Amino acid sequence: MPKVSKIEVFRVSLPLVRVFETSSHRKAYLEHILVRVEDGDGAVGWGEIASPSDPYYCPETVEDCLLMVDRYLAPALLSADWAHPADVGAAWARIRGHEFAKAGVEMACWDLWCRATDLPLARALGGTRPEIEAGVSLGIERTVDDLLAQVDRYAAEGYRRIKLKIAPGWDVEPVRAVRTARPGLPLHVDANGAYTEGQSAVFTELDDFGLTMIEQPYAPGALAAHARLQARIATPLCLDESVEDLDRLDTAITLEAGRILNIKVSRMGGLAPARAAHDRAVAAGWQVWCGGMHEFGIGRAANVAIASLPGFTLPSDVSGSDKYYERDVVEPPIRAADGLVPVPPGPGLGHEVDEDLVRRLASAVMAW
Ligand code: OSB
Ligand code: MG
Repeated sequence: MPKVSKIEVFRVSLPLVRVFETSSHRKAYLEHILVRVEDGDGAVGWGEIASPSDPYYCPETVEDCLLMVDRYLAPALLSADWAHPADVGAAWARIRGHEFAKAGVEMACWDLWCRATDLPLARALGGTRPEIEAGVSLGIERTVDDLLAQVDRYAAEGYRRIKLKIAPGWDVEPVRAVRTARPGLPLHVDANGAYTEGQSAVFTELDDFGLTMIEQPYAPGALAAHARLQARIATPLCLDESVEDLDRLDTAITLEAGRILNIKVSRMGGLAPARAAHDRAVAAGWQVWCGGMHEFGIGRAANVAIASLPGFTLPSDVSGSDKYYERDVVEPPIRAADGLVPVPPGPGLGHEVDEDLVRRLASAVMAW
């Protein structure tokens, strides 16, 4: 008997409380796809496809994700037999890529199974932490003073580390200003692949600022260039965009293309592959932490759950949802207090989805 008997997706936009700019994009609102699955007994689970909307972070757009669900993932899930959500991914093992779409559908199955089993998602995944350490990711600002004001604000809220987006023309100067203002602050930078190896002198300069890591300096496929850079600077490199599956992680480990992995449930194609990446990276002696895609409450709750696994030893990008959204789609909203986000004790994602709000906000609904 197939486990899931009904699937609905909702295309939902939420305005950001502040424009977010990186080396690759500038956003005033975000559009994600919320996934609702139901089994024959009427149990419900929710997932989130945190599509980056445009093909600048990864190739998937919102439209690609909707097409994938419609043509491939929904039909595969509706005919799949599975006893445990770790096995759901087998239903689309032959489909290459499209990790974001797969992740949102897989997440809904974890939530469904956990609620039916009365188990918190964190526990089902093997999480051990009662709370997770949270950091924030700060976008590119118009001026260094604007950036310093953002740093002050989030440091005062108690966040455990601050990550600064950098891009050519916005790197050494803002980092020096933040470092000078806050000598002891745990700080790292994220280039989202904006540099070429010919620009590597920037990283020699950044190597002197005591950064915890430099995240994704080069393009996703440039693993050899990352390895050459790692061999000549002391600051650990962290990979994000480069690692979309375990094979690429294996290559990165073998090449010593970094020492730290940013694990995103979306980028890895689901909670089960994210957990597998955690296991493999930790076994290789890499440190890992949980990244984000500005998730709404559903995806954010899943991030909290995976970040409770023992190998997530560095603060996450999983800040309170109030950093991005005035009104989120779950109750209670996800909040950090003194830089800690509690792992909820309730079943599944541990937060209730405001289904009326989701239906009201949806610009498109599809059902299978
Ligand atoms: O590279 O980690 C990234 C947001 C969108 C796309 C890529 C990235 C990010 C972030 C923000 O850094 C993470 C978050 O706060 O959710
Ligand atoms: Mg990143």
